[in-house]
Amino acid sequence: MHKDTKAERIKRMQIPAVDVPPELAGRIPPGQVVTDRFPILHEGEVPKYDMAAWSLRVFGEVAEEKTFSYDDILALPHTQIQCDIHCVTRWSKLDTVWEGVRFRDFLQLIDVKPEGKYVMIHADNDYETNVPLADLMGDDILLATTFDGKPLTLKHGWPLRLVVPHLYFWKSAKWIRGIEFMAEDHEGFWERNGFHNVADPFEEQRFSGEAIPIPEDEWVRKEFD
Ligand SMILES: Nc1nc2c(c(=O)[nH]1)N[C@H]1C(S)=C(S)[C@@H](COP(=O)(O)O)O[C@H]1N2
Ligand SMILES: [Mo]
Repeated sequence: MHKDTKAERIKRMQIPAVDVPPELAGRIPPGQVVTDRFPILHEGEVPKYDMAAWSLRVFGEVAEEKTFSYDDILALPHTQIQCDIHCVTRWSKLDTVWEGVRFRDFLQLIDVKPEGKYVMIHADNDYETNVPLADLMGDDILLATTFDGKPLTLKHGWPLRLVVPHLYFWKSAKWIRGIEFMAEDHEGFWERNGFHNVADPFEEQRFSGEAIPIPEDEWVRKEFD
C-alpha cells in the first residue's frame, strides 16, 4: 500500500528525460525541466484581501514585536533581482525578475534577539515554511511586491511574497502575513508532509524520507501563465 501523500506521489512519478543545453549546465539543478511559462501552485484558495486590514506581523525572538501596513512596506527602499527559480515539481524558470524589499534590509528595522536563528514564514491560507535566518541574508532574498515589472498577480502571491531563489520554491511563500523568529527550527507545512527541511535544489533535497529522485509532473496539469 502506498501512502497517498504528495511527497509519495512525486516519488512514484517517472523521471523526465532532461536535455540541458551546454550553455545552461550549472544553472539547471538535477532532475529539473526549464519552462518559459509560470506555473501557479499552491494549496487551498487564493486569499481575498481588504488592504486596509492587511498587516505583516514580525514576532517571536525579537526585542519588540512590530506590525507593518502595506503602505509601510511600499515606502521602504526596493531592490530588483533577477534569478532562476526551481520548484520541487521539477519545473525551473530562468531569469525571473522581481522587485521588493531585500530581507536583509528589512531586518534593519527589527531587533532580532541573538537566539532568533530560525524563521517561520506565516502565510495565507494556513501556509507556513521554515528557513534558517542565515539563508535569508543574501542579496537576492526579497519580500517581493512585483514580478516582471508589474505588481504581483493575486495567484502569484500579491500583495507580498517571499522569494528565496536558492531553495526549492515552496520556501518562497506567497501571501505572507507573519515573520516569526525562533530559537529552534520547527517544520513548516511541506516540511511536515514529506518534503526536505533544507530544500537545496542542487543537492536534490526534495524529500525527507529515502532519496528517490523521481519527478513530479503535476504542474503541467495545473494552471500557469
Ligand atoms: N501561501 C502559499 N505560498 C506558497 C504555496 C502555498 O501553497 N501557499 N506553495 C509554494 C509552492 S509549492 C510553490 S512551487 C510556489 C509557487 O509559486 P507560483 O504559483 O507563483 O509559481 O509557491 C509556494 N508558496
Ligand atoms: Mo512547489
